Amino acid sequence: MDSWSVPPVPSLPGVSRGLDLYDTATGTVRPTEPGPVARMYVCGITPYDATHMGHAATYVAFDIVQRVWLDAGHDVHYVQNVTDIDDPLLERAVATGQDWRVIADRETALFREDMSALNVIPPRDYLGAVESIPSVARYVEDLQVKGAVYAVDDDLYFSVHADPRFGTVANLDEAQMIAEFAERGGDPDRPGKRHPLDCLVWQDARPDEPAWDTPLGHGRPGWHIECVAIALDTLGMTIDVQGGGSDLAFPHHEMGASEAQVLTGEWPYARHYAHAGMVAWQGHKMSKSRGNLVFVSQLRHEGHDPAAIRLALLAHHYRSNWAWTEHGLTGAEERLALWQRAVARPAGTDAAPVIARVREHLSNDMQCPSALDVIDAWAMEQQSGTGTDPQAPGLIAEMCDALLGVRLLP
Ligand code: 5CA
Ligand code: ZN
Repeated sequence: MDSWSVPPVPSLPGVSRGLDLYDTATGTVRPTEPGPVARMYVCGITPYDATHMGHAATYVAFDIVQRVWLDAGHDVHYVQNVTDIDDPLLERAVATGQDWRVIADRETALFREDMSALNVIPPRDYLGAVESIPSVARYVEDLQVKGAVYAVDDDLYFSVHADPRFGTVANLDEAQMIAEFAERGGDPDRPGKRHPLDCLVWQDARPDEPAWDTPLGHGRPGWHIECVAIALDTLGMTIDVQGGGSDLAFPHHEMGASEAQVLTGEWPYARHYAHAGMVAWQGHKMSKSRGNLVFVSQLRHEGHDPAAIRLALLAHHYRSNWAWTEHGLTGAEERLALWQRAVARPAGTDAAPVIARVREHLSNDMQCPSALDVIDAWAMEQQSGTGTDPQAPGLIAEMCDALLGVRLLP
């Protein structure tokens, strides 16, 4: 599937110490220790509606991961999926009378536009569930060979306990797991399952639903195995970061990790499981199913500068849950204007210590709000006009672009 175009990323003087990142599995902030090529998989959208601020916050957070790694001298292999066949898409198709493929193509195109406008560096591999079906079928056959799959009617389930480490990503007790599984698309109560938490890896064709012919029969993939197949095909085992919003820690990342660990006999699937907090609006987590949404495209069409939208997102630590407000966007617009005026001056105070402080905040589990404060202080000082270094404004602008993805100069 086509991704979007790669924006220029300036390189900066000085050195970064790399990235420490919170890992859900261990509950600690630990150094990421990628090799020359850092490998990251971030779960992509289910394209049945437009990109909202919650999606944008999550993808901007992982864009900062990529930017900090690039600044630390790594090549980054970033992979993302598009869940372009799943129940919510089919439900939306029935509700609107549109073909599910038309909806998926249209919303994926809009997502690319939104990501491009927000200056998000695209994934190197951008893969859809539909185009990955042959690969999913091979992995499911492999799980069958390993004795980790059984049938319920003509659907296939993965025995999550085939992985002795099942449960060590989200660290929930069984009652919590069952409750969250039921809430997030799982089917703990289906009769015939050997364990309530076992998850669907292949769904036999249902009347009036799309299905594909594979050696497993006529049907479509389960959700978790889609991401595992794409990640293993492109990145292989033991990726540096598996990312997504915190609503994916369980069941999605837990079950995906177990599928991959049983498939390969290796551990861990990912060195870090990183999760962005949930963005709320009108008192609830923004969600397509609830319909309480603020869309990136709508704000863009109203004339809001995407750099300000990005700054509004970066004003919150990526792991916190927070609520979108118009006030937050206004504040970001004022901050953007302040920064633009500051870098437009012919000279400024030395940029090197500012860059060092911003780097340090970002290296420390991406403390973006603190990084913004450092730049605010430099920009305020600019108003006094005392700085004499003619290189400083340009360097600060390049830093904002490279590390935060906020472009200040046209
Ligand atoms: N296609 C699957 C992942 S394989 C999926 O969860 N799609 S999604 O469209 O529902 O969400 C896309 C990404 O946005 C996921 O990482 C999800 O965790 C994140 N996300 C969804 N809602 C919010 C929200 N309100 N705040 C922050 N992130 C969110
Ligand atoms: Zn996923």
